[in-house]
Amino acid sequence: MRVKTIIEPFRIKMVEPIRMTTEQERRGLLEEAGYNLFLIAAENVIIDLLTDSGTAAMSDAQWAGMMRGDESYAGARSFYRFQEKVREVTGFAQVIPTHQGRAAERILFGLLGGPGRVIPSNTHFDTTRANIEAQCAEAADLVIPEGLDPASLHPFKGNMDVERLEELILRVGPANVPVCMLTVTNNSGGGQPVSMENIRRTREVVNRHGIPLFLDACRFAENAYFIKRREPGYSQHTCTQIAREMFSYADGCTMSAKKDALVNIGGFLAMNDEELARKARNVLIVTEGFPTYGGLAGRDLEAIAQGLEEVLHEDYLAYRIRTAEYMGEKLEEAGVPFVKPPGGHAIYLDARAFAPHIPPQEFPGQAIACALYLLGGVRACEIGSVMFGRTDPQTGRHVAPPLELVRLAFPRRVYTQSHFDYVIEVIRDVYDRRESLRGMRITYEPQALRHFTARYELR
Ligand code: P70
Repeated sequence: MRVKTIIEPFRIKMVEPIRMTTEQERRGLLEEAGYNLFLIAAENVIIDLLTDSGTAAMSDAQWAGMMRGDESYAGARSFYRFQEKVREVTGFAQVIPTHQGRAAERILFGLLGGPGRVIPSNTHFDTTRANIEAQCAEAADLVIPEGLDPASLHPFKGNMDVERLEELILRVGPANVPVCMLTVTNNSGGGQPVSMENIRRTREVVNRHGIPLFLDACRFAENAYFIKRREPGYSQHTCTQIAREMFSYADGCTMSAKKDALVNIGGFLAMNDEELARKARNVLIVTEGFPTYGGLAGRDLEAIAQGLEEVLHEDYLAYRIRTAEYMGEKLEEAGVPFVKPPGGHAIYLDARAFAPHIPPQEFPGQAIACALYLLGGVRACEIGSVMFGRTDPQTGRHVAPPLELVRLAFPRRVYTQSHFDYVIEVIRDVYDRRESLRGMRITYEPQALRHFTARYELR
């Protein structure tokens, strides 16, 4: 092809108006929300990059599927279509629908967790960690060192450090490691991919100790596309083949369909182990619903089945990954520090380098996220000391996570290139004024997952 511009591979036939707000209005809204962007009404946001979860625009075929949804309580036609598609994509025989990813996590870790158990991953995301800790087990993050260096250009910064994984297994004993997880792509570490070779090597390590491997698969298609583009030997494979190979090294997966299944709600737990699946279904019946709907409507199952088909289209993935790459190029030109290379679903600003005058215990990422909202009505999400920091019970001192990030996550098929140009301008504007940013203090926080409901004041 001669034309090089990568376009949005869709036309728009239904639109949702964006309400414009003024800086003055937003200043008041921020104060009212206690500087917590989760507490701002979406109507008061111009460009919403809080999350790529459940925010996708569905296709005509997905909406048509919604109309065809079979709402029978048991054995709905839509369940069989969903099950067939999940089996086709993942190869796992046992398919258990859940209302979203964390429900699948809660069921899995409820069966496998418990005191003394350790569950390793490249990096657990917040709900995964919270669900493991809720079962009194320990969540261990073992990403390669490059994964913690925002400037490193390693092509697969989501890779598991397999040597440390083996050390951990030997130290705590294989009997205390009920499952090993791999998050593809690695969300907390910048949406960075995991290579096929690393999945294979992780598999070899856990195999030696009889430990099953589960993928946290919510961004599996984006990971597959990175493998195609970056890993030797895969450029001629289709993303469908690559995804299938990724899953072939695992024993199961948890999935938030709200990401790479292109739907607004849904998830699943899938595996090969029949006995574990039987136990999972029994928990499902108590907490989510009958095994052929698991907390979802038949129409949701139809939309997931169709979304799993569409997400692997290469034109879609090329456009999707190009979005982050494009933003990366523009931010690089402006000298704005961010996690490189850009990940699949988001740009992550490096808050430590962006606002070095604000120490971690004063939440530099939160300060930047608030400024993006104030100056441009752009909503982003802190992934740093607010989300993953903690207070040492002995010393009372703040223990900061390895990275202080601000994530601008891209809803799938929702915003156009000019929306992203607007966001780039807002980020540059905040960066120009970075020295005037002030740290923050938490005035209220709940016990777990504090970022969702905490309140702050400016220092
Ligand atoms: C996100 C959302 C959800 C998620 C995930 C991985 C790797 C499991 C889940 C849980 C959560 C979020 C964060 C900030 C703002 C809003 C929402 N990630 N594993 O945006 O899935 O949400 O379906 O229960 O990333 O990254 P679910």
